[in-house]
Parts: sequence; structure tokens; C-alpha cells
Amino acid sequence: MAPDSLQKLSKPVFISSRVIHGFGRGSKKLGCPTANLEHEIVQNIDLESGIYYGFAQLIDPPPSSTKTMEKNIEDLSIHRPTTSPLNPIYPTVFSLGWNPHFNDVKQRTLEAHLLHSFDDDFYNSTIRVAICGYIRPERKFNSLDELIDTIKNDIRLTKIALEKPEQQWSSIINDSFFFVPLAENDDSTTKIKMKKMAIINLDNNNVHIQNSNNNNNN
Ligand code: ADP
Ligand code: RBF
Ligand code: MG
Repeated sequence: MAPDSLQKLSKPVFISSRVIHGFGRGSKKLGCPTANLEHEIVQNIDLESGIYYGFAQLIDPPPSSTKTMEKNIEDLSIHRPTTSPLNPIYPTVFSLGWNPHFNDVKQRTLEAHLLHSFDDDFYNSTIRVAICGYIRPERKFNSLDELIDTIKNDIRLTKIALEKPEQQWSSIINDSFFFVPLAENDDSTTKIKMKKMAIINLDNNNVHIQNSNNNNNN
């Protein structure tokens, strides 16, 4: 049975992977770059193919991406307080399946389009994702423009579904899955500890990050 539009999954699916190279057509043809996850990991995902919404976090993104996170506070992008070593969690739309619009895909893929604008690619970074809800099945379209318009609508629906994350999604974005081991301070080479991740508050279309251990994000 196909789930209703925007249906929440009964249990979110948490996946961690390296970001690999895909077909190279995401950004160029569709204006929508997608971080592709490793094939061995995708093989083991027990979800039907389709378009999903959820969250994603990057670990060890290149320094220039980090700069963008700190300065970009508009729309759904996330402000990372400069003094707080938190990795942001971004609202994300996922495509899981065979890309039936194109006839060249031989393996099921999981691709994540993070609702944030990055200055640089982040291939080889670790991506942690939480798939939270289902939008629609994948389709073959009459034209590329139709696919592009549908993707734009998926992004719109994702923003709607992920509104008020502090109310609806706090158990997911505070899950220990999104904790990152961090060096205790810059000088320490040996001592690693688990640091609590960010909480996202989506208020009037602005996302703010709070340190979840205290509310002081300066
Ligand atoms: P590929 O076919 O190699 O996956 P894409 O055209 O889909 O190529 O581009 C994907 C790459 O773009 C990602 O691996 C990542 O490094 C980069 N990228 C930049 N911005 C984003 C974003 N907002 N969401 C996903 N990937 C992004
Ligand atoms: N590919 C399809 O063949 N059919 C789809 O319905 C489809 N929907 C997508 C929706 C979103 C939000 C995203 C990010 C991708 C979608 N794709 C779909 C995958 C798309 O074809 C793929 O990202 C590019 O071809 C790059 O690999
Ligand atoms: Mg891609």
C-alpha cells in the first residue's frame, strides 16, 4: 500500500555513509545537487523506493563549508555558533530508488539534497541521515522540466513537513546518532569525548541552533 503524502514513518531510519560520486547530473541538469550514499549501505535499506524527507548532518566537511554554515542564517539554513563545536543538522529531501526517468541506473541509489547552500562540494565527508517520512513514489516524467518542477514541489513539501522540529522532531534530532565525537580542545590529540549535537528551532522560516546543553549560543 502506498503511504499517504507526507506520511511519517513509524520509525525513522538512521544511516551513516561516506559521500560518493554519482552520475554527475544532479546539479548540472536538475539544479539540485544530491549527495550519493555508498552502494553497500543502500543495498541494506529496508524501505520501499520513493521520495522521502528527513535530516542530514555532515561530519568533517571542508573548512569552507563550515564557514558557510556559520554565516548563512536565512531560510532553512542553519546558524552554527562560532564558539560552539556543533555540527548542524539540515532539513533534507531524499530520493531512494532507480531514477526511472533515466534509463541508465543499474543499482538502487540513495541521494540526499540538503536544504542549504554550500560553497564547496563535500565528497568523502561522512553523512549521517535520518529518514523520517514519505512524500511520493519515484516516477518517469514526460520531460526534464516536469521532473525539475516536481523536485521543487518535493522541496516545498519537505519544508512543510519539517516545520516546528523542536516540537515534532526533537526526539530524532536529539538522538545519540547525531552526537559527534570531538576533540576536547584544539591542543588535545588524544582525548575524544561525545558532544551533544544541535537542536534546530524552525521559527518563521528561520532555523536557529541552540546548544542543547545550555541555551547560550554565543
Ligand atoms: P554526483 O552525481 O556526483 O552525486 P551531483 O551533481 O549530484 O553529483 O552533486 C553532488 C555533490 O554536490 C555532493 O556530493 C556534494 O559534494 C555537493 N553538494 C553541494 N551542495 C549540496 C547540497 N545542498 N546537497 C547535496 N549535495 C551538495
Ligand atoms: N528521479 C526519477 O527518475 N524520478 C523521480 O521521480 C525523481 N524524484 C526526485 C526527487 C528529488 C527530491 C530528488 C532530489 C531526486 C529525484 N530523482 C528522481 C532523482 C534524480 O533523477 C537524480 O537525483 C539525478 O538524476 C541525479 O542522480
Ligand atoms: Mg548526486
